[in-house]
Amino acid sequence: AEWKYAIEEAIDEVQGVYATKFKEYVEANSDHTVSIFPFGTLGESADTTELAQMGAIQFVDLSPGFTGSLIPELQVFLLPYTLPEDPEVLADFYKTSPTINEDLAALYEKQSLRLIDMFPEGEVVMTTKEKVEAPADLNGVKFRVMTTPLLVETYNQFGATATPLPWGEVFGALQLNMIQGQENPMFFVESTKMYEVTDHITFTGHNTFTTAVAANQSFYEGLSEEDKTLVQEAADQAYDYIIDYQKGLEEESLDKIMEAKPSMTVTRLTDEQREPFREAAQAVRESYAEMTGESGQAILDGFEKDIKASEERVGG
Ligand code: 6CS
Repeated sequence: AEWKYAIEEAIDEVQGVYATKFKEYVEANSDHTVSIFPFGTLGESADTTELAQMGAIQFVDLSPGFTGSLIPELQVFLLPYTLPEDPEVLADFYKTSPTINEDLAALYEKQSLRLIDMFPEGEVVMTTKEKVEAPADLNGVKFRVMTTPLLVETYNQFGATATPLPWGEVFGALQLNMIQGQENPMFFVESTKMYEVTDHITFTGHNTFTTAVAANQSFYEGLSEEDKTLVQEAADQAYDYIIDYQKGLEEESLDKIMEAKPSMTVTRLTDEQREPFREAAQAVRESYAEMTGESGQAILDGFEKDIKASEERVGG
């Protein structure tokens, strides 16, 4: 059969590289074909998510920064200063966490989605029109965030005026000065030319971009055991590949940005400079608790327990 798979990025960006590996494995090991629909071909993330829920497409890449509006507990990934920074710990965490692969998977199922994989896409950096070293520098800055409520709360607590927008509107809004900042991993800042419409990069260390791959639930349930195994193996291969692919990608992307625009400034906040952002993060945790109640607390507790387990596994 032909399996349709929509992603939120271009084919040569991280989600596209993962999807391409998945496709190659499926096609080499079965009679199925996988058609990848890059960003822009089937609408924004909210649209492709709906298409996957309805079964009009079989696979979708959907990031918690958007899906948190549908499944509030997913916003745990957006809590500032909560995910580990070490890429090796992250790689182990997404793969092994029972909170992700069982508890959050069950919440996706309620939305007719079968969680296949979650994976990191790199540390998120701010790119802005004015230099940012402290929350005060964000005052009066309309800062674009993905459309989930916790991100709005985060940037409001950071001192900015959070402006939720779907991805397709971001470049134009920066160009027209309707917004003055946005956050994304470095590879994406480079590939989407965010540096052409902003002048400063700030590493705040507050988060890693998380994405998820899911299948339509009844499509997945209707697969033969053999095909379920095929999907799992294809995902496992793609996961290992995408973790490896991202080694050095941030540095390479930053080099390309500096080559294209030598006047771009890069600020790496010191521990001391991070402190006020960490304090703001406390208030964001309170909002998360209000938005998600007991169920969200259980997810957060499990999340932190699984992170510790990964830290011990990788460190020891
Ligand atoms: O900021 C966004 O909306 C986009 N960022 C990434 C890294 N991937 C897709 C998403 O739409």
